[in-house]
Amino acid sequence: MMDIRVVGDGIGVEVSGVDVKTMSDADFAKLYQAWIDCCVLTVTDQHLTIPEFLAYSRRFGTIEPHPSKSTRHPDYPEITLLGVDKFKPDGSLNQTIYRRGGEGWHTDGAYEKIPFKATQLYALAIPDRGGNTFFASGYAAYDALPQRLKDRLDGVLGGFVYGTPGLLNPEDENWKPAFHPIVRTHRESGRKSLYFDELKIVSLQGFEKAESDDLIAELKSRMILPRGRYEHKWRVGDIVIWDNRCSYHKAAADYPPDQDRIHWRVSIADWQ
Ligand SMILES: O=C(O)CCC(=O)C(=O)O
Ligand SMILES: [Fe+2]
Repeated sequence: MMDIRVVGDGIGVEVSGVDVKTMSDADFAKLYQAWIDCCVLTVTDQHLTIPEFLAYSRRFGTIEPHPSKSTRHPDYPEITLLGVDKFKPDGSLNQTIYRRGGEGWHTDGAYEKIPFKATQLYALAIPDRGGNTFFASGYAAYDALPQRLKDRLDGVLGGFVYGTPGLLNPEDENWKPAFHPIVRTHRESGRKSLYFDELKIVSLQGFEKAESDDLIAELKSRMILPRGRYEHKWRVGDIVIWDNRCSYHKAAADYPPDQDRIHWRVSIADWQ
């Protein structure tokens, strides 16, 4: 029997007792709604091949290959491999792979014209300590903004660029900023969130540079609150999907480097 349990504080829900390979449309509809309500959804204890993971992921939307070509699965470009090839040929730790997603609070694909709707990870190998993923709610961040900021940001577009040096092939590195509303109304929940990314934001349109920089600094200090948080401790077989339209996340990047932490990852497009 499918069990749906809220695990975080205004963000985070866990589903157990299902096999995503054979899940009925009725159960999927319940799971999808729980995800929309809670932004981050874990399904525990799954046993999947790559085609099975892709088939389940497609129930959330079209899969978009990630722009980091060097970390795509060689046979399945829709799959990004996390934690694979962590050591360089000289034996030193490749920090770009090890720390991926750990440099700051972000939302995936803000540099795209249409940012990813969701990111989904399936855990294949998990270290015996560390390696958690932190999540925070963009709804909570928006709700807590002072009214003067809500008024100032209403209708303002932010410019976002690709944030992680070293993951793109050199020929793919010239990203022009993509512009998105900072106050974002979620198409499915109807709720407003603060759409923000401390790594990728470069400007706020319609302000002088100094004012834009000040506002960005203020938003950085306001995006993460003590509440509206969830910390995921991974188990092998977990599938976690997060909604990039209303949440931020960050990898802890603190596990023993000699242990494996490996995930398959997909990005779900927001084309309708
Ligand atoms: O590995 C993690 O915990 C999250 C990495 C991340 O930020 C991502 O896959 O988008
Ligand atoms: Fe990320």
